[in-house]
Amino acid sequence: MERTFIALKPDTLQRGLVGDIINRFEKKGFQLLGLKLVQPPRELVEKHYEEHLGRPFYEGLVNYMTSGPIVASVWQGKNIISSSRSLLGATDPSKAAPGTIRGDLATQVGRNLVHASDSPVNAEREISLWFAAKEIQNWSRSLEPWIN
Ligand code: RTP
Ligand code: MG
Repeated sequence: MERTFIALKPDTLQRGLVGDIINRFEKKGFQLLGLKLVQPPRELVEKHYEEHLGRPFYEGLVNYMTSGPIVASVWQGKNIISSSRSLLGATDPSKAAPGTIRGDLATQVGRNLVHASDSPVNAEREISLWFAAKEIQNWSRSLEPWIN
């Protein structure tokens, strides 16, 4: 079973879309293992996006990602790394398919609502960058009849 790191960027909280986006991951069948609201220090965002250092959009990206609180989360599921990137849609929302998060809810590449890890190596790197081990719950679905 794969794990991935999902971040709801500052525009998600600003626009009141936190519940909507978390709902899409839960309804897909993915399992939430960790969740917190973080005002990330600049150094954390710089480490997170270090692969983009030197690109023309890098400075704007770091400013955007530090402009307000982010919902940081860890999820688990079958093939979740590529599957969650499909749920997000293309990086540029104007090219993202309808039905995807970015396709349905965003218009600009610089305000594209959500991040998802793009490989198993980056998923583990990002999880350990944003979360302490004790903040991640390895729970199992129970057979308890919660509603009678
Ligand atoms: P993310 O890392 O946030 O999940 O996005 P991604 O994999 O789909 O795209 P990536 O290439 O990793 O880019 C990271 C974020 O940088 C911003 N960006 N702006 N041309 C531009 O102005 C541009 N290109 C990328 C986006 O916020 C993108 O999500
Ligand atoms: Mg990326």
